[in-house]
Amino acid sequence: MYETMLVSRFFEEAIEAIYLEGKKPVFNMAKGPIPGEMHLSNGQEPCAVGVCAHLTSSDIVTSTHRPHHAAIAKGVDLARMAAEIFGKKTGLSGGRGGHMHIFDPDVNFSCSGIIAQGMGPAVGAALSRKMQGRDGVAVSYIGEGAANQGAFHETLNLAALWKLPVIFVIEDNAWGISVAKSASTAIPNNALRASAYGMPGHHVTGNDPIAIFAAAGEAIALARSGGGPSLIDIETDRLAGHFMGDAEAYRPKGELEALRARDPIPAFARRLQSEDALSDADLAAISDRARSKVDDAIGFARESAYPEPDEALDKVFV
Ligand SMILES: Cc1ncc(C[n+]2csc(CCOP(=O)(O)OP(=O)(O)O)c2C)c(N)n1
Repeated sequence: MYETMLVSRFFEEAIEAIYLEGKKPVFNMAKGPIPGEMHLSNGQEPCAVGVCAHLTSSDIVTSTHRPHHAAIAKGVDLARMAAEIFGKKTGLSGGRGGHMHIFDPDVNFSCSGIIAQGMGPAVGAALSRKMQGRDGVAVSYIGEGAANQGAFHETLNLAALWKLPVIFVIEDNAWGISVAKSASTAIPNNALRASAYGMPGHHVTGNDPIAIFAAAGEAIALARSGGGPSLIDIETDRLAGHFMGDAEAYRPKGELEALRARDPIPAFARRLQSEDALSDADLAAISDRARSKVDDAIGFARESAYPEPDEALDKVFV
């Protein structure tokens, strides 16, 4: 889990640097090797690894517009994901989707720029597995802002009614763009909503990968044994803006510094060391391995060709 968190962090640091190429001095989102919006997940890595460590490639994950950490934890091909973000022909969707639309059927991963969009497909996938008598669970990640969408209430109701093997995971980073959770949600944590639908709710604090792993283990074991869905609400931290270029004027003074001081990756490294699980040499070796995976993926994306203009209408169905 620690190595996967590092791969995700190094990957996003590389994407962040490349994203800024060509976009200055006046920030222009359309310029540079990675045009368009960019939502980074740094700080939220525990939510990805703590849950996905329980999954196999045949389990299903639907993620959000902030998908890199979950995609990496689910085992999405890193090089082809990087190429997709660059809009290259070798990308997972031939460069047509970009960073908010990462699809990898080999590991059953998808995501969307539409808030709460993945909830229906996750429930549908779980229903199809159940009807076909096939094993497997579906995990639907959403943000706490998405938990106020109609799709949230409809999908939780049906999943519980039909006892489907689906786990709803809320990454509560306290902000929906610039709207604080306290300004949009009447209850302190969304796990409280689980009982209204007749499913177990877990509320995990501390942005702690081990605590998330424990809660997810219980929820996934229940789903695999035919016990139906669960809701896991995780308090996590978004260590950057909503998207790159966000001035973050809405954050109270000092908040970002306080969040960065409790960055979950160094905290996890310190814990693994203090429990004698990993030595300094182990940590250095893991870091080297993670960096070289990222370098390879970014190199592949950089060197790959762009699609030809006359391919623009390929795979467009009219
Ligand atoms: C259906 C829909 N409504 C609005 C938007 C615009 N939008 C993009 S991100 C976002 C906030 C999402 O907040 P949250 O679910 O908490 O996720 P986070 O960005 O914090 O990861 C909104 C409203 C959208 N993409 N889709």
